[in-house]
Amino acid sequence: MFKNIIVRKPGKSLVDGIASADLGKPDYEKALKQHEAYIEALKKCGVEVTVLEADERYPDSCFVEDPAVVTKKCAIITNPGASSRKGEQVEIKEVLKKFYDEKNIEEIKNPGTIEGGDVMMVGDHFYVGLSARTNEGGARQFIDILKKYGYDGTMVPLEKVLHLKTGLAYLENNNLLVAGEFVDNPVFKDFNRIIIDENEAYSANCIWVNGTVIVPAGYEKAKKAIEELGYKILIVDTSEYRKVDGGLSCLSLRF
Ligand code: CIR
Repeated sequence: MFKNIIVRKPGKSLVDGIASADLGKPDYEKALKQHEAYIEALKKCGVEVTVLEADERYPDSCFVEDPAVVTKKCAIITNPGASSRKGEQVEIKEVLKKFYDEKNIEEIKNPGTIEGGDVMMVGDHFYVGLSARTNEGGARQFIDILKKYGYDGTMVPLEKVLHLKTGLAYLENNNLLVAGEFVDNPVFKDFNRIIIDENEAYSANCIWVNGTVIVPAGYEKAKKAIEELGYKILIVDTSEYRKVDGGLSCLSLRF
């Protein structure tokens, strides 16, 4: 169960966030409203939500999942691979000092890079995507830190998507949403895999919060499949975040 969730409001500079798809620029006012609805949904899941003020210096800083990975026993400050995101980790570290003893705050160092979107937690085991943002050195440092705390990790090379969790979401109880390049990956064969339709691939990025699954608006097949697993569902529109490759998991740190 999660007790705490940290989010950061989007800044006006969100329009300059890194974007790989040609979906246009996010509408800032709409993004703010969607962010408020996201916070409301999280609160319904019985967590304490800490809302950080926008940081205009970093266009992608509302995607707080990337500069840190938070676990029950430690927080690992990452080292973002994207140059415009370098520095976000310094800010999030200060915030995490309120939640963790400093001795349990670890850091990934150069030349290792890793972003939290590449990390999927499944109990005490962490899957770490090797992507354009996360290199092998970063993943190795990350797994070595996990081992100190009794956790372990597996590296998963990615070919097409931005982050590991762009195409995967663990919903607890062995249920795993899988899309695109992960569908046939033997690493995930022992999960109860719920295959997300190619034309709904974005909806593979859902989040489980204390028994409820938050699903992006507009993906009916995914919603139905998750409902059939017996979860309570909350829908949040993330259309403006999608324009800069962001989704539900990217917008929070859950611990
Ligand atoms: C970026 O490219 O870094 C942002 N525009 C999107 C980050 C999405 N984060 C995530 O998947 N964890």
